[in-house]
Amino acid sequence: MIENELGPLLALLDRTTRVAVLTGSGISAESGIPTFRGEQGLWRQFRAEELATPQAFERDARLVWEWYDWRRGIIGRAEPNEGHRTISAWQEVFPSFSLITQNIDGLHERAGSRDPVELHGNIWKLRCLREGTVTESREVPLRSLPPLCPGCGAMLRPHVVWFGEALEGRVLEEAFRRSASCDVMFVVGTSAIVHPAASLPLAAADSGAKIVEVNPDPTPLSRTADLVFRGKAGQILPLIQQKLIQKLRP
Ligand code: BV8
Repeated sequence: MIENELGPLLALLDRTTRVAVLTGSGISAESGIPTFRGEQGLWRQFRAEELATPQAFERDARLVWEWYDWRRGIIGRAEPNEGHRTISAWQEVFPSFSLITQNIDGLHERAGSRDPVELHGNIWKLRCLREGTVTESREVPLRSLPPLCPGCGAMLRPHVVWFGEALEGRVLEEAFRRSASCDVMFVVGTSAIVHPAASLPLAAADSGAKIVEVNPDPTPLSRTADLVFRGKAGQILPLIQQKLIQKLRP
């Protein structure tokens, strides 16, 4: 039972002031948003590895937009879960706290996280192919596919990072800065295979941080993590928070 394994983590957190959290699609699974590589994963049903690329967009912008519009519909109906809410609460628990996410669903901010680093962009943001301007639209479904820039009429693309595209320099820089300046990094709900995000826990460990993995399944990170909690984020994170509060107010 996970409860019995929390001792070493609580002892570690007792002497920790700087905590970072890196999340992947698994943290949103309990909100009903399909992960990428699980049985019901997005990549399985919609040939997504061919859809989340500049080539796919070049080939068939409307098809790619139909996929994103479908995902916006699912995400628009989803609510943050206990995992998102616990991470938001940790902003007030630890003197120094930072959040980095690979997710584009915006659920961390809806749960109250103030300044997540969104490594791969945000599905609610659209970018003009001609002007590069970024606007936000929560319209579900989008009135026209592909959507056009209200300013210049050019096509808009999702403001997300596709495979084969570089992450925004300053975003990646900030993610590495946060990873290198924490004492504990929780790595929650990621298969830890997408780079450069997957190298952030390694950067944290290289700077002396302890790595705590929260995931029902093993990942390439599991064997080097200092602590591993095999279970769902929506169950494990609130349990940790409950124990932390009990320690503060015995
Ligand atoms: C780049 C936005 C270079 C779009 C995404 C070989 C080696 C190393 C790298 C590469 C390589 N071949 C190719 C590459 C590069 C490639 C890459 O890493 N490929 C991987 C597949 C090998 N990376 C890139 O292309 C990146 N760019 O490298 O650019 C460059 C440099 C200069 C100039 C030009 C180019 C860009 C990567 C970003 C791609 N965009 N998303 C969209 O969403 O539509 S990535 C996508 O995958 C999501 O962002 C997602 O977050 C991310 C990672 O997946 P996970 O989040 O981990 O999700 P997954 O389903 O895999 O896992 C879920 C986990 O949750 C599982 O472990 C499961 O057990 C767990 N779970 C399930 N339920 C729960 C749970 N955990 C907790 N609680 C639960 N309830």
